[in-house]
Amino acid sequence: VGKVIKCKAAVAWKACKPLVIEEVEVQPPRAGEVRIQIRSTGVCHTDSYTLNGHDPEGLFPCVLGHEGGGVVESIGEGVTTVQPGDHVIPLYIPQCRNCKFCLSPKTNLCSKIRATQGKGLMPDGTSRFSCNGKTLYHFMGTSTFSEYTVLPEISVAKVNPAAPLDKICLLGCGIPTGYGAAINTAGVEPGSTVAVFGCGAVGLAVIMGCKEAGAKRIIAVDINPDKRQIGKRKRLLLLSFIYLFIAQSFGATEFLNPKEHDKPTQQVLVDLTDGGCDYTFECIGNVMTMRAALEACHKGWGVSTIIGVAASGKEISTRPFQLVTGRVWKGTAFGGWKSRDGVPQLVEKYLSGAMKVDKFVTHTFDLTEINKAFDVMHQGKSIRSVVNF
Ligand code: NAD
Ligand code: DAO
Ligand code: ZN
Repeated sequence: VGKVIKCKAAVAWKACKPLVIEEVEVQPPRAGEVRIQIRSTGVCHTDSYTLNGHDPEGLFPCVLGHEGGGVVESIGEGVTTVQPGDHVIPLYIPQCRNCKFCLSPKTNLCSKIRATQGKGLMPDGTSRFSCNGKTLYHFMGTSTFSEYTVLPEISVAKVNPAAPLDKICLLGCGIPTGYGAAINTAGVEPGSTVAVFGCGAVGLAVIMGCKEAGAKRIIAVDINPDKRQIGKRKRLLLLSFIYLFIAQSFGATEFLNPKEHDKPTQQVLVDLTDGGCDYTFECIGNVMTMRAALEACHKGWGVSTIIGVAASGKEISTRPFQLVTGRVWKGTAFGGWKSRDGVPQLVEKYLSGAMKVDKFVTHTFDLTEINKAFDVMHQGKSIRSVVNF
């Protein structure tokens, strides 16, 4: 407590290079800050997007990671909401409870520390990480690829210690995002017909939310993730079957592989659903599928929610008449959850057995193997990998 901790972290020294396990120095928390011992972390696309140099605002060297679970090691002056020993989930969208965003029931986009978080720094404009005398940037305000990390108190959700951190770390990003998109952002109603574009962790969590909301038809849309196999029909069908099986276990009632159809996916869906879906969700990050998802909505009332994060500079398009005739385009960040309030509730829901989390974990690694978690993600083999410290 009050001292610099030397520990292991996976450092991203530069874009497009594998992470390197290094001994780093983590400074004690300053006023309003919390130092956390990370026990487990998920690996998600945003980590890889930044590591691969696709994020023009990505800063190096840095400590990536934003889907973590840990235990409070020490607290800075003035911290009142957590204590050493508390189990916590780091939050990349904070909840200060007094900015105009926090005071509005319409959004979860707390902006209290937005500027410094985007610059890879703590709210006082400095970093808590260094390695061999070099300062390392924070990432998404969380930096969970380190045995210890420091966060502002407003970016920490205190959760029930009965919940296993190697599972509930996933409640730091992918699962709340998809589940909340269905429940909070779209507000799916009983009896709805829904299409979910992309059945990774986010899409499966959308499916889970739609099922809970009572959707009647949930059409899971995904392509063969193994690009090398395209054209080998037997293999394609087998993979479709595997996807159907996975998506079904989360609540999908039908599966659609766009590669098995000549018509545009929106047309296939409109034909399948007597005019279109009540709700669609884009969980890929591709502007073409964003358009398809909007146009697969029913005239008059269909709502399409964008969850996928498109590559930098990409723009969406459709004919404005699609909106004039009553389709609605929406978007969501972290599923609309006000983070410090929402995440502990989701942990309770998981503990009560009412929410799947364990099934999302398809691979586990230890910190020294973290680059393998990126490999299986790129190969489309994993739903989520969890790295345990
Ligand atoms: P993932 O890669 O695990 O899943 C994407 C799925 O889409 C894969 O199964 C892939 O086979 C499928 N796919 C790819 N191209 C397709 C196409 N043309 N048609 C149909 N399916 C296609 O990713 P994920 O972790 O589930 O994340 C999904 C997206 O959500 C990413 O863009 C991620 O950055 C974003 N995301 C957004 C938020 C948010 O708050 N808005 C939070 C987390 C993640
Ligand atoms: O408040 O301006 C803002 C930005 C808030 C951050 C929203 C992040 C949403 C998507 C990130 C994907 C995480 C994997
Ligand atoms: Zn706020």
